[in-house]
Amino acid sequence: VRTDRNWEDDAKRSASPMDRTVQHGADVLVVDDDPVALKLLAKLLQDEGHRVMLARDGKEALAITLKKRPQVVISDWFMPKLDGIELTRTLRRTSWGKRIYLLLLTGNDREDRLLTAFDAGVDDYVAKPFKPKLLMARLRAGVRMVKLQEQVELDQEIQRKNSVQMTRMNRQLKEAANTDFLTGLPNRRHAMAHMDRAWKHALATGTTLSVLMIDIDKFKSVNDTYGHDVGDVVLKETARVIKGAVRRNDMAARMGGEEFLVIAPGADLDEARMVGERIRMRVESSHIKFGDFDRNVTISVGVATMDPSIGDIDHLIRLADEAVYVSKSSGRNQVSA
Ligand code: GH3
Ligand code: MG
Ligand code: MG
Ligand code: MG
Repeated sequence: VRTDRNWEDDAKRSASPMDRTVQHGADVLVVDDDPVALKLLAKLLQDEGHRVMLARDGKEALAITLKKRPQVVISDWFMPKLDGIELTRTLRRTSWGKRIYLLLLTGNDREDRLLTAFDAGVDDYVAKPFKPKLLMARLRAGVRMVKLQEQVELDQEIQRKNSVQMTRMNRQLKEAANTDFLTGLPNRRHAMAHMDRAWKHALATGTTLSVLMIDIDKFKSVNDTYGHDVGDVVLKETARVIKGAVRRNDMAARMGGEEFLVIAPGADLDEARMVGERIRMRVESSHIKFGDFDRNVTISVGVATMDPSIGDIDHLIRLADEAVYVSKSSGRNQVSA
């Protein structure tokens, strides 16, 4: 597609595409072995506002077309090396040449000759010696077609780019909506959607599923003593440690505040307890240093595992919450089920 800086401005200024086409001119290649004819045509075209390229035979015309990509070719029929018909046939086999508006000048308007020309792929012809006004009028009709086609392609290209951009934006929005801003972990919303899938999968396959609720101990005092910014750093660091301590198939999410949830598909109660114990130890042994804060934190963990007496996801999570409470009330920094 030819890119024209002024295209859009012109489009706004002019009332219709037809006006734009007429005002605008085109890139036109003229091919004729007669230098006098060539000169005359060049002058006519320039006066109409077209940008003109010249070639003296079909071979030269072919080379110029593939390099400079004119929108219109006006070609003589009889020329040395490659005549107008052969030029047309050759051009129509190239990708750019297929698009060109091809106008043939011919001294011979016998019907069978003209049919040959149209079969070869010309769009229109003008008899030689041509009448300048008629030639220019037919050229305008050709240029109009070319520009309408270009406008369609331009619109398609814009639409394609817009839809690519929309897809990218949708993906980014979805990801942002599923991610906790502070820690980068999946957020509650994402965790619950994941939980739903994991729950159904466990039911369908007859496998089990465990959840681990995690709550940082005495976190309020971190905020109160060191400030909210330090609290945030402790949250981020703890999130990182938790994520690093779970298995590949487990999901660690931030449920809000200083609470995290680990979803462990396939884990029975013993395995889930082990995962909880591993996370608890890793957090306890992670020394966090930021500003005045220079120590570890601990977590209380509650584990719950799917069984036939547990009716739904909320029930399972409630049991894990209650187990956290047990850990808290029996001294914190421990795992309960
Ligand atoms: P417990 O051991 O019983 O869990 O005590 P706790 O202090 O951790 O419990 P509590 O629920 O009273 O305190 C949680 C605190 O977490 C309160 C709130 O200010 C803080 N908090 C929640 N979200 C954020 C956050 O995004 N950033 C920071 N810095 N603090 C947060
Ligand atoms: Mg000739
Ligand atoms: Mg809490
Ligand atoms: Mg807490």
